[in-house]
Amino acid sequence: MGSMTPAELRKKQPKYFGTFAYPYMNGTLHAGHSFTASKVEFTAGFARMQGKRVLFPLGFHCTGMPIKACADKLTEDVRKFGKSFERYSEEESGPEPSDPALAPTQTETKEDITKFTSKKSKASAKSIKLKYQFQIMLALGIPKEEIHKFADAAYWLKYFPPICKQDMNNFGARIDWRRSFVTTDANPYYDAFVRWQMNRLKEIDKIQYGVRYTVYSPKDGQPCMDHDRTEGEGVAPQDYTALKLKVKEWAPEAAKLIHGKIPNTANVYFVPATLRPETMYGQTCCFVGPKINYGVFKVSESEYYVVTKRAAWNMAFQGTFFKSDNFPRNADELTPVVELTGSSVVGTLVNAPLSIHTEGVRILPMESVLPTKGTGVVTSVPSDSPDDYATLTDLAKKADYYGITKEWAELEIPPIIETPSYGNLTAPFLVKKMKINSPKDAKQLAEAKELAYKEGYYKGMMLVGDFKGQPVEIAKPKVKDALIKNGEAFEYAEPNGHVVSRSGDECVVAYLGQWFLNYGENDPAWRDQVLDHVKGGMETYSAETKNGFEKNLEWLNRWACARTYGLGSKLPWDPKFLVESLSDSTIYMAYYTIAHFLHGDIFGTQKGLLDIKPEQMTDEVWDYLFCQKELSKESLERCMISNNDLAVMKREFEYWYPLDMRISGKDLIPNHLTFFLYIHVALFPKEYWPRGVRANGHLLLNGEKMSKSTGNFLTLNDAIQKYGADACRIALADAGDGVEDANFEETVANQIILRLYTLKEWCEEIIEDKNLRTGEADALWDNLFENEMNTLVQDARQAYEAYTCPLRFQSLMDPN
Ligand code: ANZ
Repeated sequence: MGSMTPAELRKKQPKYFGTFAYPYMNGTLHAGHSFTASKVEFTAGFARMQGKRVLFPLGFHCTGMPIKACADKLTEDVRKFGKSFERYSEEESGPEPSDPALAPTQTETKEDITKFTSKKSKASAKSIKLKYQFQIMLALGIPKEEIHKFADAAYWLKYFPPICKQDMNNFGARIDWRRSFVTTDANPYYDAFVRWQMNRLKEIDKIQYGVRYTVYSPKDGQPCMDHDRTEGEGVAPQDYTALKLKVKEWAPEAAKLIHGKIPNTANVYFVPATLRPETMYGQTCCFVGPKINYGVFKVSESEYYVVTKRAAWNMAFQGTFFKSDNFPRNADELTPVVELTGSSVVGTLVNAPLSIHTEGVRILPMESVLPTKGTGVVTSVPSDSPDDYATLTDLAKKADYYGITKEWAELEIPPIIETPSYGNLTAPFLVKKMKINSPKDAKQLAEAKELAYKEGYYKGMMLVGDFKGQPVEIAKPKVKDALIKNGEAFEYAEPNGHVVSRSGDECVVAYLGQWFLNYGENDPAWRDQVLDHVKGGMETYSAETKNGFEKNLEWLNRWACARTYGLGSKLPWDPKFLVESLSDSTIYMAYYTIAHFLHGDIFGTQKGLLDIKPEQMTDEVWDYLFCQKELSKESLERCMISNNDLAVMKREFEYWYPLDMRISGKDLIPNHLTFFLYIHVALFPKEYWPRGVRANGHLLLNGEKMSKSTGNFLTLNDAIQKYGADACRIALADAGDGVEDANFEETVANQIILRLYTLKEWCEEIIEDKNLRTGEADALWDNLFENEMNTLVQDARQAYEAYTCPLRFQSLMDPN
C-alpha cells in the first residue's frame, strides 16, 4: 500500500472522516450535544454501509477558564466551610444574588451605541440561583464527600471524560476511542501540536502583538477576567474621548488653593470624558459636581490634569503618569498636587477645543455629575445633550442661588447636528417636547438622552467643522482622531461598571499588550482566501450556513488568542500566556489522524502504537506530517523517529485528510467554525482544507428552549435511561435536519419505544409462524415485495446522500 498515492488509495478504499466539536469537560453531555453527535453518527453509519472506511473520533476539551475558575471557587468554599462543607448553614448564604438577567446592565441603558452587544445570553446563562460552587456541584449530582476533590482543576479532567465516553457508548456511537485525548499541557503530545501551530502562525505573521484595553486589578498586577471577580461579572472596558480644556483664568478660591503648588509656566487642564466627540463644536461650558473632590495630578513638568482620583487611578494604567512596565500597585503611589472641591473651581475660565466660543467657557456646577463615572468632569453641549440643556436653563434661571454670573450660562447654543426627527437643536427640542422642567427629572432625561443619542448617531448629519455634510456615524471617529492628533484629547477607558477582584481590589482598565490572531480586514489576502474557499470549494449544505460564513468573514476581526489565567498550552515564545480555548481547537482534526500512534491513553502517559516520546514531536516533524514539507537531515536526527514510523503517520494523515464533514450547532459559525477555516487555510496545503461544514439548529426539548433553570433539560444519560438508545436515536433523527431549530419530543421517544416493541413482536411472530410458504421466492407477490424493498433502499440512500433523515423512515415511524 505504501507505494500508492493517497488519492489512489482512497479510490481503492474510499473514506469518510466526520467530527463534531469536542465537548468541554466541565460537565456531562446533554441532549444538545447528542443531537450534533447524532448527525456525525448517522453519516458515519451510512458511509460504513456504503463500504467506506470511516473515522469518527472524539477528544475532550479542557482549555480555558471555566474549569479553573470553578476549581478556584471550590478552593474558596472548602476554606470557608470545610472539606465536606460542614460549616455551611442556610442563613449564612444570605439573600440569593439577584437574577442578573433582570438587572439592566449599563450597556443596555446606553453608552456607545455601536457597542450594543448581546449581554443577554450570558446573563440568562447565569440565572441559576445557587450561590456557592459546591451547591452547583451538588446540583450536578456529585456526592458531597467527593466535591472537595474538584478544587484541583486536574481532577475535572480525570472525572468527566470517562463519563462522556460511557454516555456516548451507551448511545451506540461508533467512536474510535483510541484517538482520544485531553487538551492543554495535561497531554504533552497535544501540547506539542498546539505549540507547533502557534509557532508557525507567528512566523507567518498571523499572530501578532498589540495593545488593548483590559479590566485589570492593580493589587494583583494582572488582568481581572470575569471569573476573578466577586463583583462585576460581564463588565467590560468603556472607551471615552478625554478632552483637554486648558485653564485660562482660575476662579478666585481655586487660585488661592493652587497658589505656589503649580509652576506658573505649566498648563492645567480640566479633562472631561465624552462619548460624543463630534458634538465638541457646541460646548458652551464645562460641569463639575460641586460636592465632588477633585485632584490636580502632575503629568509632566508642564502639564497637569484636574480629574477625580478614581479617574486618575485608571489613567495610571493607560500610559498617563506611569509606564506599562512600572504600573503602581497601591493608590498611594499616585497623589494629587492639590485637592479641590468642585465648588471651589466654579467660574474658572477654560479653553474648549473646537468650541465656537473661542474666547473660552466657564466651569459651572451640575448636581447630577457622578463621581463614579468618567473623570467627574463633564463638558456641556446643550444643543445635543438634554441633561446639559436642562441644567443650563436652571442655572440661568437661578444664577444668584448658584453663585454664578448669569451670562456664563447663557452663551449662544449653536446647531451642530441636523436630524430628521428633532431638527438641528435636538436637546432643546426634546426637553420642550417631553415637558422636562428641571435637571432633577432624571427618568425623563434618561429617556430623552437615549432618543437624542440614537437619532444623532444613526440619522444625524454634521452641520459644522471639517466634516460638515457627513453623517455623524462617519464623522464621530474622525473628529476624535483629529482631536487626538492635535494633542487636544486622548483616549481614556474605565470599567463600565463596578468591578471587585477576588482579592478585594477595585479594578481599573489598563492598556495592556496582547497576542492576537490577525483575522479580518488587517490581513485581507488571508480573509479572501477563506472567503473563496467558502464560496467555491466547500460544501455547506445550506445557503444560510454559507451566508453566515460570508457575513462573519466580513466583520470578524483580530482575536486575542492568549490569556494569563486558566488551563492551556503555554505560548512557546511568551510562556506567561496560555493559548485560549477557541485558538487551540482549530485544526485538531488533523491530530486525530495520528493520535493513536502517539499515545495509548488520553493523557499521553501510555505509549501509542509507535514508540514516540512527546519531545520527539518537534515542529519540523509536524510540518513533515501535515504540511508536505521535507524533513532535513538534522531535523530527522534531532527527532530520532525512524523513517518508517514517520511514513506510517504521514500516510495515515494523508489518507484521512481533508476532513469530509464538520458538524456543529450554527452558533459556532461566528467563532469556532470560522477560525477552523482560517487556520486550515493558513497552515495546510489547499488539498487539506475542509471539504464540508454542516451547521444545525438549536435543539428544543418538547418545543421549548432547553434550560437548566426552568428544568426543561435532559442529559444524554437521562435520555438513554428513560428511552433506551434506539428510541433516542430515532427521536433525534426525527428532530430535524436543517439550520432551523430542531425539536426532541419526549412523547415521540415514548411512541417509538412502543413501535419498536411492536415491530420486534411482529418479527418474532412471523419467524415462529410455521404456516409460511417455503421454497423459491418468485411469485408475483415476492417480486412486488422485493421491488418495494429496493425502492425503500433507494429512497434511504438518496436521503442520506442529501444528509437528511429518510422520509420513508419518518413516515414509517409516524404513520399519521
Ligand atoms: C459631551 C456630550 C454631548 C455628552 C452630548 C452627551 C451628549 P452616558 O451617556 O450616561 O454613558 N458624563 C460623563 N461623565 C459623567 C459623570 N461623571 N456624570 C454625569 N455625566 C457624565 O455618559 C456619557 C456622557 O455623559 C458623556 O458624554 C458626558 O456627556 C456625560 F451631546 O459629553 B457627554
